Amino acid sequence: MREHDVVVVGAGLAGMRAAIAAHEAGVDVALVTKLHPVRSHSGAAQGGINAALGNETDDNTDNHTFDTVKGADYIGDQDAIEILCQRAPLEVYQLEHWGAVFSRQEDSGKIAQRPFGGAGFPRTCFAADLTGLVILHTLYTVCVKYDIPTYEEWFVTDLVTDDNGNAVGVVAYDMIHGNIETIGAKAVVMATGGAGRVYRPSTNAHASTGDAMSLALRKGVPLKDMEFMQFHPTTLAANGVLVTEGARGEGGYLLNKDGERFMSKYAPNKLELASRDVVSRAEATEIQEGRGVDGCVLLDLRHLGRDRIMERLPQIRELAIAFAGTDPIDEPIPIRPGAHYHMGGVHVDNWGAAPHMPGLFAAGECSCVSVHGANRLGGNSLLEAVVFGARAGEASAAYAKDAPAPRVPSNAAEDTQDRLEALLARENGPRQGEIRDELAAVMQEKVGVFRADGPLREAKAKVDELKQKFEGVVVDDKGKTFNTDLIHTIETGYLLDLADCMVTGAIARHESRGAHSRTDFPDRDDDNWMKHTLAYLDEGDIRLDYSPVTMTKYEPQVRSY
Ligand code: MEZ
Repeated sequence: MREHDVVVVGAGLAGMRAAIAAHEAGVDVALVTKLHPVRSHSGAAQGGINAALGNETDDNTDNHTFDTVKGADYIGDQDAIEILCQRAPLEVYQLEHWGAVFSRQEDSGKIAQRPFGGAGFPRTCFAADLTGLVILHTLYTVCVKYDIPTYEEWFVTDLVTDDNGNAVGVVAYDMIHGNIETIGAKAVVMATGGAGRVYRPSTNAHASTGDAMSLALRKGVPLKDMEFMQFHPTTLAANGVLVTEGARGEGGYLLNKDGERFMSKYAPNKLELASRDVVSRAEATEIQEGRGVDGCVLLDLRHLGRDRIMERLPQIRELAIAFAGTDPIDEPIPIRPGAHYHMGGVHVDNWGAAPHMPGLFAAGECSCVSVHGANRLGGNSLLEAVVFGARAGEASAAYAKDAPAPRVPSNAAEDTQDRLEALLARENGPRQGEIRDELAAVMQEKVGVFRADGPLREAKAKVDELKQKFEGVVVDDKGKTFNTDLIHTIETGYLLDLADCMVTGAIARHESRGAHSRTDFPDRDDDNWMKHTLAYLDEGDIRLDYSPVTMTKYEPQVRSY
């Protein structure tokens, strides 16, 4: 058995930032990742990372905090949001000092900052429209410099606990050699990203299957606020590929089929730069009421001119040409809302520690601290990943320094091996692909931008049926190495767990808040619903409980843009 003080699962921004922090705190930390680190989904984040540097204006941390609290529709924990916003400048400068090449202001040479949705000031630092990729590569170079051991293309199948219910490691499938291995650890940090692949289309990578959430849920750890799924207003119709909010930050307009800049009806002050839930609902309404163009609305960048587009949005231009057959220099891009970011995740505290399982930490999209509440602001995701990645790394290292050697059950790998062999031995049954297709279709249709009791209950019935079907799933590839059929099958099981949490939470929440918009309960209901949802797995079923929201100084207000 391999052993480390801290093992971090996932090597995107949150995972690598956690590993760096743990290494700097002086413990032996290792990364375990199902992908090569620089292929992590964090690399798909385009438009930027928020920090109140005040380079373009006299912005400050309080403004950032208020915008985030309001964007979250008042269900984010305000103490956590204060931490996020206060540490933001420090993390951005740290990334810059590690070598992240941010775009600069022409005159001063300072880091440039563009306007983003729901923000009162231009606060989003960026590297053209490749910000996630630039930061991902930067953190990877630091991990290489620190020589952090990395188990690449190891797919985690189990979270291991000892007799007292403490997290003491993971079991993983080493895809290259075809072995099932145990890695013991005094602390485990989960940072496997979101579950955007519950939907299709989605801006998320195929690997975004919410692994850590399901692994934790199956061990009795609750997931928080799972009903809140963000639909990004600008995604390509063909495949859900993201068109950055930075396009609107640079001045892009949204138009309906009549050429009307329709956001003036829905958000007269902020227009296209209202928060994402507001813009997505506006687009969905325009499309539903017959003012769309082939199921889309139009994102017009032509007035920005070739030079600006080539300097600030070069990737967007390439993606629009490749996947929409449209050059935004000459024509508007057809776009529509698409599943993008999951506000819910493993229930953790402000240090990323899971209160229900000593030794377990989580950071990034798989976690819910909660700083995003019911609706995340664009540019706060990369920020959350580095701020709370660093904090989870620091806290897990401190925990590991005091913890005894992990008491890993001797049969941990064997149990997994037996389970997988039984799965591989099955010859007849449904394939994971068809189950995934059906799941994504029902989630897209019935658990989307607008929700209501009837369709949500139909979605729940379908999820239950698919969970049943999954019991008999067959893996065609019986091979040991690089068995992606096996991996996708296990991931499909994760997606089903998470869809169940999302739908069950959504049925129960009788109000509209942020990204959870119920046509049958159109108003926010602070008297009854100013609370977090906690979802537990109880003998195969989801049981809900609730926990209070932490307020500091921001009283809930009517939210308008
Ligand atoms: O935070 C995000 O989701 C982001 C930066 C996305 C984008 O539109 O570029």
